[in-house]
Amino acid sequence: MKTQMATPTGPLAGTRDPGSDSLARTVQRRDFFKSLAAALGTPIVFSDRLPPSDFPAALAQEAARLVGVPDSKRQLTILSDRPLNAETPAHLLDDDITPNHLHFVRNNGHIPERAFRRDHTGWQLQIDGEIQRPRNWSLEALKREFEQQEAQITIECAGNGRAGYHPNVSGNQWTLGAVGCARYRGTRLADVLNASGTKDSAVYIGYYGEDPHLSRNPKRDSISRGVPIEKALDPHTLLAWEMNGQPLPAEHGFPLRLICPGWPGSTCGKWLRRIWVRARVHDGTKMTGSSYHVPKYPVAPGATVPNEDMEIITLMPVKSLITRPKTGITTAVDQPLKIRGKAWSGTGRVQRVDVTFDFGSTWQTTNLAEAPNRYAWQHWTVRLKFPKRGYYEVWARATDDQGRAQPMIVPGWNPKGYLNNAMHRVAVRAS
Ligand SMILES: Nc1nc2c(c(=O)[nH]1)N[C@H]1C(S)=C(S)[C@@H](COP(=O)(O)O)O[C@H]1N2
Ligand SMILES: [Mo]
Repeated sequence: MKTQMATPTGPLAGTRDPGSDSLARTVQRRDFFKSLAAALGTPIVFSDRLPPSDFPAALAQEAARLVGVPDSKRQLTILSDRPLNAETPAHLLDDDITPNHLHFVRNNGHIPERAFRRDHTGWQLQIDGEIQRPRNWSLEALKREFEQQEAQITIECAGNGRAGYHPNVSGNQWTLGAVGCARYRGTRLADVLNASGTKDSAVYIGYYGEDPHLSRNPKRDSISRGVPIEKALDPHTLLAWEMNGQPLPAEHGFPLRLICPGWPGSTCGKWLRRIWVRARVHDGTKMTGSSYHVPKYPVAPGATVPNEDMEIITLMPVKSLITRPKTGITTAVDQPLKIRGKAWSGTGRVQRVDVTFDFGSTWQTTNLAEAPNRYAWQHWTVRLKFPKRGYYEVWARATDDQGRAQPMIVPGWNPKGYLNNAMHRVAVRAS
């Protein structure tokens, strides 16, 4: 028997630990899925027939082992396998640069065949719409004709923390780990757009990816979002072909993706095939209705909000994670314990991070490292000494360069459960 310590209250207090199940139960489940898979035919067929929404997370994890989850992503918590959605436990986000195998994955459709084959023969990026010189670009042309850029960029899904909202909202129940910070190499979207001659009528861009819709209906897009032309022309906005020195992995958008730093992860189109420069706000799949929209004014939990009272999310809020210690550890009283983590903001810069172990009565300032470049998350450390034995909660609060700090509790409820930047909390027992 493993003794389990109480974790802080609130649904976001700890990270789920899929490894805490007893071996016996795991084996039982595996046998169960094997026989079920055998009864239905191939494991692939099996996965296709059970809607992911009917899948408890633990079972999804098990099923994922039998079907298409890439080996590289097995340390992540699988929320669904088709489409693949997986988040990273907080203690595995301790690296300054998130390695590819630890970066969360958020897919709306299927991963395109080409990405698995890692073959960009015949692939081209089409740029059209409100531009003077519509043209298709091969990967070689992009690499050859434009100045190359490299930067560490934090990408966070706007739905990260959704599991914390009450009443519950539908969608992937992300807890803490739909965020990562990798090093990307590519070229400025602005350079490519300027080479295409952007017209005065251009107000927005919309991206299209090669990822087939879940229904496999070629007429439907999995997702097609975008950003205002000003953000597209911002020098930090990239077309990236490399992630941590490797060609983009299959799950992360091979051969080319958009990176719109500080904006919802959903603006960072993967498996790009087209960028459409528009004379109006882009109206592709998941651009309209309540998708990636929040109410224009604060609403009561559970409220119904008419679409005309919703607005598109722009900048992501300030946020932080405690990556050491893992929640639930025991430490010696009077021995300084090293606490560390990461902090980031949609503004691209964090000013300070403070921690408390007495529910916010007193705060201690942490050592916050400079970012290697704007929009990279920042590492912070602090040593805490717990004055007497007992149960503590360590909370971390980041403040960005505009003076905005993280709320202590889950912020304004919204119908789709976006932008939860409540402080992360871990439990520590001092004995
Ligand atoms: N073509 C395409 N681009 C996409 C998506 C997708 O499903 N298809 N998901 C978006 C969402 S919602 C997020 S949060 C990020 C996730 O990027 P990652 O999987 O590399 O972490 O990709 C975005 N780009
Ligand atoms: Mo997302």
